[in-house]
Amino acid sequence: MSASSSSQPDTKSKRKPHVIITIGMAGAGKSTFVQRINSYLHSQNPPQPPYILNLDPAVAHLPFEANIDIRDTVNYKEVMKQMDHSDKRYNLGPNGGILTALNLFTTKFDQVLDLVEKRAETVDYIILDTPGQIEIFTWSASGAIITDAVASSFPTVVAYIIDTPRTTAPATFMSNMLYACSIMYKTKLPFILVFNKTDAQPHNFALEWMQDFEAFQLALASHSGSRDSEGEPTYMNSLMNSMSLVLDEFYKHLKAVGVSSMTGNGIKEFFEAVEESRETYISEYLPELERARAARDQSLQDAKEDSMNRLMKDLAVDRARNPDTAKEDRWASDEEDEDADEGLDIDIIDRSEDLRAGQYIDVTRMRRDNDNINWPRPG
Ligand SMILES: Nc1nc2c(ncn2[C@@H]2O[C@H](COP(=O)(O)OP(=O)(O)O)[C@@H](O)[C@H]2O)c(=O)[nH]1
Ligand SMILES: [Mg+2]
Repeated sequence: MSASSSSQPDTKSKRKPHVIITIGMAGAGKSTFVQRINSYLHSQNPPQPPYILNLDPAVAHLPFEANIDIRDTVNYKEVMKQMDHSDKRYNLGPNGGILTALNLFTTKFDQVLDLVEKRAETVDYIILDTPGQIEIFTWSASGAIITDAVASSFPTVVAYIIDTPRTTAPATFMSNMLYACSIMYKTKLPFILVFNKTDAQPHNFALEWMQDFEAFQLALASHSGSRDSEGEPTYMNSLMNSMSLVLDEFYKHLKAVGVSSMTGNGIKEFFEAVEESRETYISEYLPELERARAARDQSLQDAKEDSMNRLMKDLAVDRARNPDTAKEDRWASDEEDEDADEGLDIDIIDRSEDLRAGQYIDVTRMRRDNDNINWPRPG
């Protein structure tokens, strides 16, 4: 099903490809998911091979062929050599190495975008696989730059991959949802919660908690540790109860699908959700982007005007205080004085030929010509 009511350019140019950014905790199954949607698209009739970007410099083995692979640009192994004796995933050092690699790659991202733009006529989907550790992409400047760059060029959706079997405990579920929530409000992009690994654990419990926060609060309350020794709800429990109300609002803004990247279950539904998110992108993200751009231009303009106003004010105060200097404060030739007080419409004139006229002093030349200046010293 390809409802494309939104795009009606001349029939020749096809609609823009859709970018899918996969984000999720390490081990949630991002790369396996990318492989699965890749093979799903290949198996369509006609096949719709996507354009895939691997942004994980540290991945040893990828289950798919990436069109652009950060590992081709940045040799993370070289960085790793010095740190290789320890567990890669849980040390600060290697994480710093991954971030450095991503930063280096990001400095070349305009080239990446060029390459992607060139393929835009022939592909329907552009897929980004991100580094295993979620925070490297979601809370780094590089991640933000990459996300903004693709999202301002193409319709974009975030696929937040969740390890369903590992998120059945109410507290874990909640922290995972809060993480998703913070990413959604940061990127402001259409968002799909992808409950992965449904072959190992169906995701209906999650859907129930999302639709009915009282059911979730009940689950929280029945969990051990939710009451203290006097039978009162613990601080953590009441905090989570309040937060579940926040999440209730968050859930209204997103879609949730259950998939198995292992079996391929639910992938069709995932693409239906992607299709629907295109509308959200056009109706919500794009206007926001336009507003942000306009606001940025406006605030630059405002800042300029503000500085100019302050400058003129300072100038006026200065002249009032020092009428003598104001007299000497002449820009144009001293003969005709009409504009002396409204020095506003001064044209910039290159006075480098005439030293006296503009009171232009070349400090470097002064220094060269006279090396034994007796600079006044503080008394
Ligand atoms: N049972 C099951 N395991 C999965 C599924 N998707 C991924 N996995 C496993 O989860 C582990 C982590 O997957 P990976 O794609 O490397 O996670 P990433 O760090 O998010 O990229 C691997 O052992 C995968 O085989 C799934 O749908 N079902
Ligand atoms: Mg991965």
